[in-house]
Amino acid sequence: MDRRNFVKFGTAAVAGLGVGKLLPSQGPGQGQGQMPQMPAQSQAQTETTPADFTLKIAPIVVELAPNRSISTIGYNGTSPGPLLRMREGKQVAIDVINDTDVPELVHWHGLFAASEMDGSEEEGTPVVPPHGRRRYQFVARPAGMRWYHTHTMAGSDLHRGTYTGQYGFLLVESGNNPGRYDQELFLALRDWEPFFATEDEDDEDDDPNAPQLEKPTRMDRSPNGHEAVYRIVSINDKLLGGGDPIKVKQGDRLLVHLLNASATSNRRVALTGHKFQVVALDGNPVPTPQPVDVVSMGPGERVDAFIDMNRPGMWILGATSDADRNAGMGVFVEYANQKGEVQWLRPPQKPWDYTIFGKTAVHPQPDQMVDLIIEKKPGGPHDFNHWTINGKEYPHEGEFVFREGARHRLTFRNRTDDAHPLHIHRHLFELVEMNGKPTAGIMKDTVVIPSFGRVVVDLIADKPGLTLFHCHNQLHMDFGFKALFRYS
Ligand SMILES: [Cu+2]
Repeated sequence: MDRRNFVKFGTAAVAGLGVGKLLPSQGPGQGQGQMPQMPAQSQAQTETTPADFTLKIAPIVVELAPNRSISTIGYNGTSPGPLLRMREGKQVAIDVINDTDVPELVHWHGLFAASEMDGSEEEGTPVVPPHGRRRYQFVARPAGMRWYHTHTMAGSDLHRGTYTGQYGFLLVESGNNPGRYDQELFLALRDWEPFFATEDEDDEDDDPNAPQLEKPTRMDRSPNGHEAVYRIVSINDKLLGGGDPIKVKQGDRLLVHLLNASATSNRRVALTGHKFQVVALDGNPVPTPQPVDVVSMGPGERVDAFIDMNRPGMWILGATSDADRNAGMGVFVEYANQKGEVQWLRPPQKPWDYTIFGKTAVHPQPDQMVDLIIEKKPGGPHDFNHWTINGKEYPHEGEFVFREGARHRLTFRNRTDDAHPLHIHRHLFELVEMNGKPTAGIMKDTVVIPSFGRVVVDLIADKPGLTLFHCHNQLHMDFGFKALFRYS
């Protein structure tokens, strides 16, 4: 791996990271461009020692295409920020410098950080003050594709929180060989130029044949409130055709790390004419890797997949929705020595089903059952929707309690017509049931609950400390859809 390639990362249309064979076995700090290249120490570092990484939060301009730039907030001058690669089990120190006028937080999504380092104000993490700095420290685990992003509230301010460009990829390396590949690509789905609209989002990810186990017999039919929608959407920092294509040769195998870094939108992508061989969900290897035509992700989710390049031509890797692709979500994929028209073939429309990547197994009996009923209070044409868990918006009064060491079976009951990406901090959970369909072995930190759907997960509470649970749709989280789990 050439370190210089990583420096380019934030500004390249896609991160064509050269010819990789294995996940590199370098120590933390490698591949960090301008970052200090210090080996991580085995114990907590003091502020007098150099950090392994430095992130500077500051206003940036992102050139999405020639003559198409936007102003936002980013890390180290780019969005996505630098790819942070770290070795599993190592203590890592990250200095965050806040060069803006508002307090900020950085959340390490999918990592097992302590509550005061996790980047959630609700859990007690101190903010990085305006024009101040703060050191985050944690042990890099678990291995796999993680990411980092701001965790501030935005409310009705579309220039704060995850509506900005404050996010980046974070890879925790175990040294395990994921298999041979020729190119490793980090591709984040992003929306820009948000505004509020009251029409429902076009949820193409809704399965018309879903059983809708949680559909109430009587529903509040009041008109829906504001939702965030976007003028333009990109992959990393480029619109379709706005940057360099992904260049491949026949017979190449790509390893793609897909991330939905949208503040609020569920998305589906395809590489027309090719299949994604999905090997990991949210960075965690799945029991049964499977080829799929389309990958579906809610905000916060990741999918790792191999793609075998065996259909020469000029193609698009992009949103399956024509509207999203026309708004920029895509990148050209160009085989060597091919000329001609870029092709988009409509992929087969099949509902996304996590359980095809699972296995059959009997789950141990849970020690505790926790029901979470999700409901919407429609905002009407001039206001925001509000969201409740078990009848209450955040904060709750200590009703969500983990017992240390116990297996908790969480049942998410979505009594709304939206598909919500539910995220739990500092822990992983195992999928047990998706809309009544049993599965096992799929470990995740974020799961999309289909509209009127029911999802059951098991969580072993072995990471004491306050733990935030929320919808990863920024607008939903900010308007009530979050809860704090405490350890008894
Ligand atoms: Cu939501």
